[in-house]
Formats: sequence, C-alpha cells, structure tokens
Amino acid sequence: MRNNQAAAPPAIARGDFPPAFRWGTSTSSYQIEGAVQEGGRVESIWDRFCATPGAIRDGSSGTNACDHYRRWPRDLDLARDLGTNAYRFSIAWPRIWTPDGTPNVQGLDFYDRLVDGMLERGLEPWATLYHWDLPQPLQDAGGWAVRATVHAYTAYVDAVTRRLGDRVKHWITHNEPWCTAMHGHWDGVHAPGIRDFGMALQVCHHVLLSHGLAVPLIRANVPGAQAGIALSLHPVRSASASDDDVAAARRHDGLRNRWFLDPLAGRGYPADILAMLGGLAPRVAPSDLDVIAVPTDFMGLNYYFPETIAHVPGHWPLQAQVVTPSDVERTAFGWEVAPNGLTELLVRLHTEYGVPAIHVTENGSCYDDVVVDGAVHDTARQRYLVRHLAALRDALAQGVPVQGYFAWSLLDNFEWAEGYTRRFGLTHVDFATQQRLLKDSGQWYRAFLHHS
Ligand code: IFM
Repeated sequence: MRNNQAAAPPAIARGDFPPAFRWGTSTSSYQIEGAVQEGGRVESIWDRFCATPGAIRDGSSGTNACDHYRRWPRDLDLARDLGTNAYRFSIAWPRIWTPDGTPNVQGLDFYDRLVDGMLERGLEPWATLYHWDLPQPLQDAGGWAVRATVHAYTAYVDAVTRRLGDRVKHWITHNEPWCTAMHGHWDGVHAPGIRDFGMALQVCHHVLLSHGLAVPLIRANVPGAQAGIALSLHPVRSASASDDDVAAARRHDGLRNRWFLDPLAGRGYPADILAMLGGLAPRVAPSDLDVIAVPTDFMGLNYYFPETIAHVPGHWPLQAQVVTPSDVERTAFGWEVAPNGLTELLVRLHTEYGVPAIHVTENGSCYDDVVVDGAVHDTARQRYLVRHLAALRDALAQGVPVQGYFAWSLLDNFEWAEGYTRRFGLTHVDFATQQRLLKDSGQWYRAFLHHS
C-alpha cells in the first residue's frame, strides 16, 4: 500500500508547534444549525435542492441538522473542553437577507450571541461569510451566474462586518469556491443543481470577484481585520510517468488549483486552460482581475485528498480524467488518505505563490462510526489526525508559515449530497436524540491539546 497504512502513527506533541499556533475545529451553518424557519430566515438554495427527489443520498435535508441554532451553548462548551483556542463557523446569509435589503436584525442577533459565546469560552471566532447557503430569492434572480449577486454579497458582508467586527477579527470570504461553482453548476451534485460548465466558470469568476470586493470592505469595517479565503486544493499526481499523463495532470491542476491560485496571486487565469476553454471562458470586465488580486492576510487551505490523473483523449474538457489507484488507503468516502499531500500543498503555497500566512481551515476524515457501550472507537480517524498533524509539522520544518489548524469537524453533520450518511465529526451526533458523544479521536485531540 502506497501510503504506508500499517506503520505506527508518528509521535507528536503540541509543543512541536509554535506557541501562538491556533488550534480549532470547523463547522458551517447549513450543516449544523437546523431551525431553517426560525428568526426570519429565508429559504436557501440548499432547502430547495434537498426537496428535489434524488438530490440527497438519504433523502434528508438540513432542516434539523444538529439543532445547533438552539444547542449552540453546549456545542461551544464541547469546543472549549477540547482545549481549542479558535472556532471556525459560517454565517447563514439567508438569516440576514430580506427582500428590501435591510439586514434581518434577528439573524444578526443570533450571530452576535454566538460570537459572545465563543469569546466567553476563550475561542477566537473565525467567521466564514459564504459556505454555500445562498438565499433562494437571489438564486431566483440568477444566483452567482449574474453580477448582481456580487453586489448583494458585498452589501451582506458590509452589514455583518459592521455588526460583528468589534469582536470578530478573522474573516473568510468564501469556503471552497470550486464547490460553489463546479458542484453547484457543472456536475450539479450540489445546490442549485445546474449542469452547465460555461455557467460554472462564470460563477467562479463572480465568486472570486466578490472575494476581491469584500476584502477592503472588511478592512474598512473591522479594526485590525485579518481577511482571507478558504480554498479546497488537491495535489495532482499523474497516473504514469508518460509525457501524456504528466501533461494531463498539469492541465487538471490548471483547473482544480491554478484556476483559483493564479488570479488570487495577480497572475490572471492560467493561459493554458483559457486556451482549452475557448468560448467557454468567463466574461471578465476591465479591472476585475485587479480586484481579485487584492492582497489578503492569510490563505485558508482545506485539504482532504490528492487526485491521480490520466490522459484520456476525448475526455471533455481537458482530455484528462481522474483515476482511482487501487493500492492506496481510503476513508469510508473513498477519499485517498495521503498526509504527505498536505505537506506538498503547504510547501507549494509558500514557494510557488509566496503566501505569507496559511491556516489549514479544514482537514478531516469520514468513517462509518458505531457507538459501542457508550463509546466510538474511531481509531482510523485518530490515525488520520495524527498523521496529518505530523505532515503539517513537516511543512513548518521546511519554513512554511502555517499558523493554525482547524479539524473538520466539531460535530457529525449534514454532509451535503450525502445527507447524514457520512460522519466527519470528532463528536458523534445521534440525529434522533441530538445526543453528543466525544469520539476517541476527539479525546485524543483533547489530550494532545491539554497535555502534550
Ligand atoms: O463537509 C464539507 C465541508 O462543508 C466543506 N469541505 C469538505 C467537507 C467534507 O466533505
């Protein structure tokens, strides 16, 4: 097995990391909050999508999720008890949006209380402004495919940062623009469930543009703000050493990674990919690329797995296809377990893109957990965590400015198109009773943070 499944996990201690390192967990609004009709919240694209027959593997939705909207004090206790010093959450735009453009005060009040709850527990709030739950009325008006949504987003960012900016200093404009654009509009497995590659590229451009417009706004509203974006990046490996496969892997990297990294770094969209896209390339107004290239204070990296690519003539649009090597360790989701991919990406962000500060804003694994005698012995997740922290430590040893790690996720939650069939939490959630139970992996993280 290529990724050394059998080897003992490396020894690791908190003291191996810089004293100011941020240790956290990460969540998102639609995946945990539930209470979709409370507090003046409007319908989101995920409420609508979940109601589409066949869209969600188990036919479920985020209607109740972890009931975090009501149970948040206890959930924040869990984060505090782990010994984390930071907590990444997202704000549900549908709780803030109203038809006349005035921000919904009840929604702002909810996040106000949540942020105070974090601060009371010694958790530094890291707010994500968009983690995929677009208000449905904006989708009805064209969604991210139209430029008006960019301006609606900046108005929303303005309202939220004005209200919370006295206490929230760390802001993430978008979570994983790849998913918003490509899963939402190309393969259609996420809301709003559209299948149109050209539209997906335009959505991607608008999302990046909205990021570029939001950063200066956040800085204007929030004294001492730190603003960044969280990208899902994948190390790309070629299926063989043949020139064709190597070139295909480079093209795949172009759309998967460079399509985001290059414009954010002020290099524009990658020329090799633009040449392949032809007329499908997004419409880019003058100055858009300058806006997108606004310097940020940090980059958020969400790392899960690498991808292996083969040259497949005729495979649209890049003549490149993901293949699944058989000799690798995988999670229950089928995702390859490759801790060295985390080191590789961190080094790349530092050396190839000169990113001045990086936070691993998500990293985690899905396994088929079972509760036995009041415990979840999720040894595989614990190993995954240890090995990825060791990989992060390797990047630090190479001089990469990594400043924090947020485990995905604090809680088992609604895993999008997979519904409740995929568990990523350090805490087990019984969705029938809403009981929380710290898994062995969570206990390991707690011991690591408290005692080492
Ligand atoms: O649950 C998701 C999260 O919303 C975004 N990043 C990946 C996680 C696991 O699939």
